[in-house]
Amino acid sequence: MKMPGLLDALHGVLGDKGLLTEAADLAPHLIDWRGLYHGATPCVLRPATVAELAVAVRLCAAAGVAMVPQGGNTSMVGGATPDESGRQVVVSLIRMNRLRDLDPLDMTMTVEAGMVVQAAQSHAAAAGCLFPLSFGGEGTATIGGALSTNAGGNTTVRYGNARELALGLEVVLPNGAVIGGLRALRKDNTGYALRQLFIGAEGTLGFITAAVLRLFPAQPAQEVALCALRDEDAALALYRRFRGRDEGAVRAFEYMARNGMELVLRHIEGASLPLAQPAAHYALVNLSAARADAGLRGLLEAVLEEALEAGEVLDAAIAESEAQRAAIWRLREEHPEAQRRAGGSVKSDVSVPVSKVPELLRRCHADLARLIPGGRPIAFGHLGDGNIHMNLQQPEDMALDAFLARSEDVMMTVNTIVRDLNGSFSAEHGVGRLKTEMLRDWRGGAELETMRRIKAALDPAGLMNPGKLLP
Ligand code: 2HG
Ligand code: ZN
Repeated sequence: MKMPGLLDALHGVLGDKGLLTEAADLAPHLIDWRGLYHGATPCVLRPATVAELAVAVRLCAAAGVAMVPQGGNTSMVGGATPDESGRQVVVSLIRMNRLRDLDPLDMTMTVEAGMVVQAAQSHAAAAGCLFPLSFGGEGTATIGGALSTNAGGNTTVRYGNARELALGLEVVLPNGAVIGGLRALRKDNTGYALRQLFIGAEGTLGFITAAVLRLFPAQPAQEVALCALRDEDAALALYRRFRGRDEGAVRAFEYMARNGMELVLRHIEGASLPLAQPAAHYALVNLSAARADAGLRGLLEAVLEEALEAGEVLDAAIAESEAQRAAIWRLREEHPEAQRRAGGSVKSDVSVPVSKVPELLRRCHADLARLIPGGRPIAFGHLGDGNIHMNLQQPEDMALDAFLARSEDVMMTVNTIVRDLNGSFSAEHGVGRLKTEMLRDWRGGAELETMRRIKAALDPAGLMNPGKLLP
């Protein structure tokens, strides 16, 4: 089938609301959040049901047309935008956003892929439960995208990645067949755990259309503190102190450094530092518990006191209200937006064993300063997971093009250190289009070969999100 015939057939299945072809409607689907890629497409499909999607997929497959799944389009690695050929069709899952089921007794909820992560959190909260997945893009990113990329975020240290939160999946395969795996079971040893194949596959093996997600007890007790730290080692030492006291109480443990905090204070309206003086290193500690009388404040104060005495913590601000907790979290969460407003940046979302984070930070700072004099290393992220966003901000006196032309060198500089520390070149943002060559380099041999065989088995014609993930 030629494209005009395919478009007619798709219109017949999806109707006016389900098929966009006007340039103005297509535009937001063609650029990634970071503005790295500007793709082209003849249309955006917006199915409202699994049945509609399955028929549309069959039509595209029969026509040999490639499909790019898209949720909130917040990928950090260009994973959800089509290429420049104008031959890939975008399939937005955004209209498939229903809550199908929520069971506070089983502590599960079944949601469709297009539901925004924040909406999933709200549904859980309304039922007196917690859906713990939480990250900066949660107001836009969807459950389908979060699962497809195995999103991490701020609470991984306590609840695990998206992968750990999904008990069952419904998937439309590249040939239009549907896997109806929406089982809400904690135990289910019945062969290959197929759902795990699609989680983290970045849409290269099929469409995740719905998921059974795990819920947890709501956490009415919350404590948040911002700590000024002596150095990188003190950040790790403080984390260990909390873990040693009560590992289960730590909801998040985030690291930030001076440069990033400065950008937030300069570019984000209303941001202010709740400490007497700026520091070179900061930690955000968030403790939480299901019981209001869990004694979190005592725990927090006792650990901070010890760390102050040991000279690791120089100063700390403990939030006294929900507003203050939110204000401290904002200092951390606005890092990406502040970086965006401050000009160009090269991002490296890396992980190392937690014990190696101080070494990672020190070596990256030294090598990046040598590589691009005047470039500002912006290091922040999920220290409790060993996951640091080791970014570099454009020097104020360097043109954007000239800076971005050095992107490869910058990422290579960071990756060389990460590799030496037995880490990963992508901790939570995935591979997308940006890092396919890194995948070849780091996961070559039997590992990549196995991935290719899985891809060939499920998507022999290579129609699912081509150019992403696999080199
Ligand atoms: C975060 O932790 C996100 O805020 C984005 O993973 C990180 O912009 C980044 O580098
Ligand atoms: Zn992150």
